[in-house]
Parts: sequence; structure tokens; C-alpha cells
Amino acid sequence: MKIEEASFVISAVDSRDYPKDGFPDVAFIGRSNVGKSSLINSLTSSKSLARTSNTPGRTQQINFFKINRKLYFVDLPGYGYAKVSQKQREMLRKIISNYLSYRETFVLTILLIDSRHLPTESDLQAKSWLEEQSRPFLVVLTKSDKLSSNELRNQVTKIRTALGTDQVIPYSAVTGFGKDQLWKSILEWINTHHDSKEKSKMTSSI
Ligand SMILES: Nc1nc2c(ncn2[C@@H]2O[C@H](COP(=O)(O)OP(=O)(O)O)[C@@H](O)[C@H]2O)c(=O)[nH]1
Ligand SMILES: [Mg+2]
Repeated sequence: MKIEEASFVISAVDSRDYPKDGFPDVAFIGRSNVGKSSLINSLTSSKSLARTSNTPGRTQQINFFKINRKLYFVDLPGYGYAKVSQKQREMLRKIISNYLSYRETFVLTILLIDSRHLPTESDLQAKSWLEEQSRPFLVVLTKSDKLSSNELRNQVTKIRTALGTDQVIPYSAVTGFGKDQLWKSILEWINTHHDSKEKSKMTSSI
């Protein structure tokens, strides 16, 4: 999709602070350091819209980015970071499950998994949260540039089996591999599943 405008709107914890103008949300969920910020930057052809960092576990709020005055990208806090306390972990779980339970304009989640590894216990947990809330999701396998094409093919098969879904898209924020396919899937999904009063048909030209 041609990005005309991509801007940070708000960091929120409380649902009262979520944007309320009715545009559809595409939410990104995954372990700390899996490549969420890099994916958001890559999809929006931006270097620094979502701050990327080598220090995991920092983003503990929900960040909303508005894209082309058509949709929101929602960066959920990263989970599974070993160094956070039990109390912080519980807070994160609440922030995420609150969002997933109550956000009305939610249309799709992108669940990020590192292409080099099998889904972790916390990835499977995130998948269960999505299923429990009947929230549809696509899986994006990040950092695919770190694997050979053979290795990647094997990993895609293994991860599909481990998650029990075929909706798996390999991606590289470094090379842009997977970008066209992912945008196409996102726009198709929004166009068929979002019906707000202000529903605006989005072009699926990328
Ligand atoms: N090689 C490679 N590195 C990546 C890719 N995506 C993210 N990274 C690196 O992984 C680290 C964590 O990325 P970040 O986007 O901050 O992860 P987040 O914590 O999930 O938001 C950074 O050092 C990124 O440069 C990718 O597609 N390929
Ligand atoms: Mg991040």
C-alpha cells in the first residue's frame, strides 16, 4: 500500500485512552525483541515510526499509529521477557487481555514468531488468548533473512504444524521480503471484515 501518512497517536494503558474515531485496528503481538517495531516500520516504509531497540522488555504500553487516515496499527506490549518481575508480567497480561476483550474496532492481529525458532510457551499462550477471545490472527515469521531458503521452507512447515494454522507469512524487515503479501492480506481482511459506519473501501494496490 502506498503510505501517505503514518503517525504516532498515543501510548495507552487504560481503554479510556484508546482512539475512538472508529477506524479499524490491526494489532501486533509477539515476544519482546521478536521484531514488532521493525515490522511496523517496514510496513509503513519508515525508519523510526515505532522505535526499534535492542533492549527488550521496555515497551509496556499499547502504542497506536494511524496509517493513511484509514486504519490503526496497534503495537501491543511484548511478552515473554525473562527479566521482568512476576508482578510486571501480570500487568502486561492484563493490558493485552483488556485490549483483546474490549476493543470494538479490532479487526485483525498479526502474531509474530521468530522464523529461526519453534513457537515458545508464551507464543502458544498468546495464540490461546486470541482463540479464547475469538480474535482472528495471521502469523508472521520475522527475521527470515537469517535463514537460507531451504531452512526457511522447513521452518515454515514446522511452525505451521506447531501452531495448527496455514496462515503463516515469512517476513524480513531488512530486505522487505513478504511485505507485499502481508499488506495484501491485511487489506483484504479489513475490506471483508470491518463494518463501521464510516467504512471506507481501501485499495489493495500496494
Ligand atoms: N536480520 C533481521 N533483524 C531484525 C529483523 N527484524 C528485527 N530485527 C532486529 O531484532 C531486534 C529487535 O527488533 P525490534 O523491532 O526492536 O523488536 P520488538 O521488541 O519486537 O519491537 C533489533 O536489533 C532489530 O534490528 C529482520 O527482519 N531481520
Ligand atoms: Mg518494539
